[in-house]
Amino acid sequence: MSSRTRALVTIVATLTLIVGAGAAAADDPPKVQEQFLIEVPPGQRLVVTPSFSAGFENEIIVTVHQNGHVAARMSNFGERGVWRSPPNTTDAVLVYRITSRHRAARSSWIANQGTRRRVKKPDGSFVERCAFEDSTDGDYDDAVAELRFEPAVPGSR
Ligand SMILES: [Ca+2]
Repeated sequence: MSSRTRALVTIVATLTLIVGAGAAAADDPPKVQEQFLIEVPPGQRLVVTPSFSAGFENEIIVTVHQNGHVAARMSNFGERGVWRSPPNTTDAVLVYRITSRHRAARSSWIANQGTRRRVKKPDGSFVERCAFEDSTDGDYDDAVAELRFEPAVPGSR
């Protein structure tokens, strides 16, 4: 092998390595889990905007992680309004747990699997979503909790 051929082989091998690494990262499936812990820093509040695209009854449930208190339930069969947490007026991070579940024909509830994603919107801004799947098609739009944080105005609720 000439030195020129050897150099070429090295370049091709390096390029393959780079392309291979990129493809592996892109093909990594999103991490799927049943619950998401959302940290609300002092001076902030959490705003959850639900959306649904489902035939099954779907719920999004927001729980205070520290004590298990259910703070909000949103459903495609019921309450679908935007939920704002109380302002975090403490010095500590408050943690909310977001889960989702579905049921057909008022039978047993089944936990949804979801992913937490950062999504680019048409206006170029980014938004974070907990996106849940109630079946097997993997579109993760059956129940979606869009997350935002707002500065807490002192004394407001
Ligand atoms: Ca689906």
